[in-house]
Amino acid sequence: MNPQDFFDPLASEVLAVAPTRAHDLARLRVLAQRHAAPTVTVVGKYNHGKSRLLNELVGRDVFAVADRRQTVTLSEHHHAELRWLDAPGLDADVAEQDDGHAQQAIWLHADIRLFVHAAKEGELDAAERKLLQTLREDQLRTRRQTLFVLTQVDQMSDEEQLAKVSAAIEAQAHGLALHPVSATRHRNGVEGGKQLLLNKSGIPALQALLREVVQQVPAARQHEQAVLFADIGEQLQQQQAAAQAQWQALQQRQQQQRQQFEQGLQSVLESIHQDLLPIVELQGEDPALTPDTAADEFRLTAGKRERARIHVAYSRACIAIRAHLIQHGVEGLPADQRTSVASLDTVMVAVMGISVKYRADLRRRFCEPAGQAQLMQSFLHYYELSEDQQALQQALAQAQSEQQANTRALEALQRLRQGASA
Ligand SMILES: Nc1nc2c(ncn2[C@@H]2O[C@H](COP(=O)(O)OP(=O)(O)O)[C@@H](O)[C@H]2O)c(=O)[nH]1
Ligand SMILES: [Mg+2]
Repeated sequence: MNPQDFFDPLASEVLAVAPTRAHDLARLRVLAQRHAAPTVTVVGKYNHGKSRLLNELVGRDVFAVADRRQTVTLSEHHHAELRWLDAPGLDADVAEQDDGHAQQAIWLHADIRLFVHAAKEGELDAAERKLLQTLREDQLRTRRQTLFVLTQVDQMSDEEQLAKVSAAIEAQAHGLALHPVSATRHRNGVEGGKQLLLNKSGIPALQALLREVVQQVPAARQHEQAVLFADIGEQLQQQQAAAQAQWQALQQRQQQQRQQFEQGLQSVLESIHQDLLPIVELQGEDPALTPDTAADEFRLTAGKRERARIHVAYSRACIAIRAHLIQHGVEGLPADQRTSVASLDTVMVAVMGISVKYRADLRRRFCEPAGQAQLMQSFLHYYELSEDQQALQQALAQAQSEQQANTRALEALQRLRQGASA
């Protein structure tokens, strides 16, 4: 199987939950090509002699040299079992695209970076210092090495001037080793067969150093891979723990709220029950059941008084229940149950109906276990459908799917790691 066919689907599982790790994953993808030649690239401002340095190192004019901006994309050349990558210069005025290519060379492809600075420019400017600092920090983390090459030293008037520039740069970057070179001297030395000039060019010494550093590339790559996997893994573990805590907190809230709703409603129903007992426990004939005659129209009959009493008691019960529902955000009906009459679209109407109840209704609904259970069940049904509870359920589902995605990412990372060490 093509290694990328193995790598890419797994990497996208990781990327899905850790988008900020895109670069690390891209670098791991490069590192997954285990037998790829060690890659050497140049970094520095334009016109400092990067392309020409590479030409001298590989011994052929393969990279374009110019006084104006020449290298705009990456160009590569294979020589001496190394992959040489020439990159555009990094400058404040550089078009973003060139910069992107240079960044890719430095961060994505390079095993070894040659930081190029022309001696005649004197000290490092702010951008160079910052970049050099970043590269040195990266070297501590990934063991990818950066060699500082002071180029065009033939343009120094004498040794003293060179020493001054070197000292100034060393003062800017503590502990930095400088490798002075002159491409011109090297070329003249090669062409004229002058060994002394060749040696004085600094190129053979740099080549020898490079050979040493190249020897360390396989171990450095292994180290870098381990570091990247460990860092991504740690992030995923942290995310996993956070998602888990979030899910647990939501679930706890859901349980608590439901318990409060249920227990509260239970005690409301209980006190309604107590309130209604004197009314429903009437012995003997029920005057409320005696219908009025036409002659009773303007008279207060025992039947009317009793029905009013029942009605008031029922209203009290409804008010108590409604207060509880409002407190828990259970008021309106879910969207798919709404009618064209807004005042009817309440949970109270849906559960209780709108008709006035007789004594037997009151007893059945509020004073018998089956009726109470029925009320409890109906209100719990609408409780679950209330906006707050729906939102909570959604948040729970979201937290759960985050957890699942994270778990998949952790498994994918594990497989990538196994693939890397297989
Ligand atoms: N005198 C001298 N000129 C150099 C040296 N190296 C490069 N140059 C000149 O500096 C200019 C820029 O070189 P180039 O390699 O294209 O720089 P880059 O933009 O950093 O790749 C060209 O004119 C080169 O000939 C050197 O060692 N000595
Ligand atoms: Mg160039």
